[in-house]
Amino acid sequence: MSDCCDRHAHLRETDPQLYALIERQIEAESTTLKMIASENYASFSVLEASGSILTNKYCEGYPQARYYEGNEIVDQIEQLAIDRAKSLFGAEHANVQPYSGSPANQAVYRALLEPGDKVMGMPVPAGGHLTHGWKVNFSGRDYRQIPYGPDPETGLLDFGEIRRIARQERPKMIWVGATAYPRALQYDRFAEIAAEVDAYLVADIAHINGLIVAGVHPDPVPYCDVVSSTIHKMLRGPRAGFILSKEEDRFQQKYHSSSKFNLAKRIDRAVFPGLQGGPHMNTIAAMATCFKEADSDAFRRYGAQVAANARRLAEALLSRGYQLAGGGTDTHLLILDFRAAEYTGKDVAQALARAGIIGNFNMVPGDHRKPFVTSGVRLGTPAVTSMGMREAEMEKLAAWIDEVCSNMGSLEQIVPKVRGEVAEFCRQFAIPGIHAAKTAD
Ligand code: DSN
Repeated sequence: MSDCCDRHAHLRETDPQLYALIERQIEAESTTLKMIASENYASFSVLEASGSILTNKYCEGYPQARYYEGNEIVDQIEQLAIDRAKSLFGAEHANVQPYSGSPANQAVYRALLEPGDKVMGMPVPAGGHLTHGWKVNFSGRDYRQIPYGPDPETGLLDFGEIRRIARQERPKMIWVGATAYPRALQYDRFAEIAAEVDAYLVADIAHINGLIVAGVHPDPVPYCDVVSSTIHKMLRGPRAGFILSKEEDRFQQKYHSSSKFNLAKRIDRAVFPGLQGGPHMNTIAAMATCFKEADSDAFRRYGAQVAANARRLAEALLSRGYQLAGGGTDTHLLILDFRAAEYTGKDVAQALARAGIIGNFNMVPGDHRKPFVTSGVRLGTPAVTSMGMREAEMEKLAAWIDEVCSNMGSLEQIVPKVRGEVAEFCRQFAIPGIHAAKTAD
């Protein structure tokens, strides 16, 4: 596969050391299988907007209400990103300024809660995100996490138990979102529970936004007060976050009667000036073009293929006798469960990486090992699907994964063989943002 044009020509001249490191990363990504479920390949257009002169502009505030002059054009760029985000997800309000997912979630807390309020969320070992109330994160230190999570036996969410916890604890907010839950999230069922206890319902769709756009995962927007997300995972955007919300707060009288601002306005004020200064307009421009790319039949086919590929990979591994958390997948990821094995999730993730299959070790429901060791390996299909792989290729990937995992005692013989085959295989595909070929759909 031929590489793109004269890439990074200026860096090559001015900083050959950094240039060489970036080139090495490109080579590594061109010859390995990127199977970290949260990673992907941004297109050339996203990379161009992200690296554009818009990085130079200061524009605190929002379109038509800035604290600096000279923002007539960037106002149009931010408005484009806002309008495209709203249209893509059918949302009433969008804020595209959060620097990433964690800052976006921080703004959600600031807009909805007071310090010390109770928040239901999944702890990190159960598959949640740090910002869903985990103890070492601001969200667990400034707010009180009421944990819920998948059943340790089945790996599935148990709505009877979630309802019982919500009724007992009466949280003010419930997070629905995960970094490592392979099954579909049923927002309608969460919405019933949230309504029973007068809790805000907030979805974090960072991992699954592309599936929602493709229509192959339930849509949270009709059910949730707020939806937060990153854009650099399945949507293939720049590294950034965004927040969607309703305009009005259905609990304004109950929880925010002293505020003159509605929900949308409180979200905006929480982002700026509450938490952030100048928005990164180069990133917002890249978000705008990413939303355009995502609002296409090609992207919807891509999202459906991501899920179909994950399903096929799961079936191929199950048929070889592997255990998967939750019994399989409805999404873009699956989690190999090695609780019963003598080797750990970390052992396997490192062995796979040496063979060119890059995933990450991960806790599984009911894990008896520590978070820095784990019994699980999380694998995702967004990036390999962006390369153009389909179900047939998933069979090959399953065979290589099996070859490594079933030879953990003789890796010295197996790893070089698989590494060579993986590298040769990867070179057959065009990688968005690296190779000159059109973005695969
Ligand atoms: N770090 C991300 C992940 O890998 O899931 C979550 O933000």
